[in-house]
Amino acid sequence: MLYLAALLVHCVPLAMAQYDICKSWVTTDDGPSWEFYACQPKAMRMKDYVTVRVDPAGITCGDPPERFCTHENPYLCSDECDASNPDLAHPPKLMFDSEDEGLATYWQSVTWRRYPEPLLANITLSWNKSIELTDDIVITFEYGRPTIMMLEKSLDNGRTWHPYQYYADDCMEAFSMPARRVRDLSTTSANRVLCTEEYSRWAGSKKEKTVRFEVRDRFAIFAGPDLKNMDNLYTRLESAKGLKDFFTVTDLRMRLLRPALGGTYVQRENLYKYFYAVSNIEVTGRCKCNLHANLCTFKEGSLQCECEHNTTGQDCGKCKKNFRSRSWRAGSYLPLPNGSPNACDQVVVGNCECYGHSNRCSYIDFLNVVTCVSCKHNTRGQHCQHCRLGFYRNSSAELDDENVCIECNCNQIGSMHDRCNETGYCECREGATGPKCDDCLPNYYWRQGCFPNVCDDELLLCQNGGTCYQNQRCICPVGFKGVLCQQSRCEADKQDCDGAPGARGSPAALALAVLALQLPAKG
Ligand SMILES: *[C@@H]1O[C@H](CO)[C@@H](O)[C@H](O)[C@H]1NC(C)=O
Ligand SMILES: *[C@@H]1O[C@H](CO)[C@@H](O)[C@H](O)[C@H]1NC(C)=O
Ligand SMILES: *[C@@H]1O[C@H](CO)[C@@H](O)[C@H](O)[C@H]1NC(C)=O
Ligand SMILES: *[C@@H]1O[C@H](CO)[C@@H](O)[C@H](O)[C@H]1NC(C)=O
Ligand SMILES: *[C@@H]1O[C@H](CO)[C@@H](O)[C@H](O)[C@H]1NC(C)=O
Ligand SMILES: [Ca+2]
Repeated sequence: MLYLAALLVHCVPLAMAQYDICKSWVTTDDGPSWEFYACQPKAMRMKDYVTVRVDPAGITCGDPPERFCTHENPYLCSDECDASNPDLAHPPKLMFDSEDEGLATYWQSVTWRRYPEPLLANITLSWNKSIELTDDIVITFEYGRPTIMMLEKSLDNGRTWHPYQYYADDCMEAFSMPARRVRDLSTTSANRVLCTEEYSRWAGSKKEKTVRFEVRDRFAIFAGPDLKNMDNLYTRLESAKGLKDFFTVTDLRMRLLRPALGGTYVQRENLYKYFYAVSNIEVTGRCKCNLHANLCTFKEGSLQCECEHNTTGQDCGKCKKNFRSRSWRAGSYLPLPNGSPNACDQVVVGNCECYGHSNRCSYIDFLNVVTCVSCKHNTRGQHCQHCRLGFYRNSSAELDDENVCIECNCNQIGSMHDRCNETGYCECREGATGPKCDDCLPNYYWRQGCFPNVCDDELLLCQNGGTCYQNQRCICPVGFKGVLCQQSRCEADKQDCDGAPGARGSPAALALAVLALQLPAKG
């Protein structure tokens, strides 16, 4: 009975048919035509489209075969996990299968036989598609829920990860976080990442099996306890910064950090009863199509929006070719009840194309031309078809790509100016080289710019035992001077020679040598 009630509640948002059509054929005073609306696909059971990865290698039980016990019956250890026997194996796919009534199939880890080393496992779910959660994530654990775990999410196909929720029987001890409940969050904190103790305490492994990420409770903050006021939720999703993204994921990761203990401490003499066993991971959500599609299909191994409104891409995230008369925009839930399609517009003769870098055109009277206004993304020109000065064209990007113009980044000292040619090469001052003019040609040295070598080891050798200092000057032995120490002080000045042995160590000679070291190079 309770189960049935839960099932009914579960169905409410799925049955809610708002934003479910993208266009309809209507008759107006000017005759029949299409009317367009913001639209989104139905929520689906996302576990049917997921790829799973379990880490570290060797964490799945059964290789070699292993005996395990349960907390209820710790001394009757009759169960066995054997990866080579289909009846006794517990591979990851059993977290996503459909189960016959009453018969749980589950992935199972090795036991905690290496205690006190922690028993850690990561379960990573990937969709290769952004999806928007519409209902709770429900993870079902057989034989007890972990006493410490963490849920993480990625929005960029697993490149970066962010904490989503922390779970522990003692949040302070495990994560130094106070325990909170999602039910107690308010409109301003609906997207807070918190630690909850609700799903980690021991209540008997048969009684409480699920760990939740509460999407509904968060929706209820805006839509009321029965999610009756969805309009208010949709309004908030449009206006509250970061709220939509909070419910959007491409990947999820469960980090299992400590298994169920069945009590307060670990019994070292029976470590066979500590392990993880997950029978189901329910993720309900819809493809994110930026309100430009009401269908999402599984093609070539990935979910794909069936884009309308002349948009395209996996998430309908850009305008179709020849429909780029202005920047792409996501559809909007507002105004209620049908929202705004924000469709892409066709480029027609007389309609000024701006390759999506501007949303505005203006007519210039005395030139008799229509031109794009305020080109973005470092573009310029009548159609935003050129790069601004100091930028050059990205040859691997189309004209309507946000990355179409790349900054020249010319070295300020080494280059003549901050402009570059079509391949990104800057114009260098004398002696400088390299695409950005931040290197020196051979026979030049870098010192706030490139200067010709004064000395080197080949052609401009320091003479009479002098040594070349960083190609900038010769350090001459006492008694010699000149740029290459080519000149004897005796020849230059008779007086210097008199009493030469004494002069060697004289303070005046030393000072001269030091002075030579400090002389600035000539430009
Ligand atoms: C689980 O993933 C996290 C990153 O999210 C990583 O730091 C950790 O080492 C992984 N643990 C295991 C057991 O693979
Ligand atoms: C992810 O989806 C994109 C777009 O549908 C596809 O091109 C790519 O091959 C997919 N990658 C994987 C690893 O499935
Ligand atoms: C998309 O382009 C087609 C022409 O190919 C046009 O008939 C249709 O009305 C356009 N849809 C929208 C939403 O602009
Ligand atoms: C050039 O454009 C491609 C395609 O958008 C982009 O991936 C790449 O990062 C761009 N290159 C630079 C240097 O911005
Ligand atoms: C840009 O300058 C570099 C270096 O002078 C040259 O090799 C390249 O061909 C030039 N590219 C164009 C398109 O002119
Ligand atoms: Ca199962």
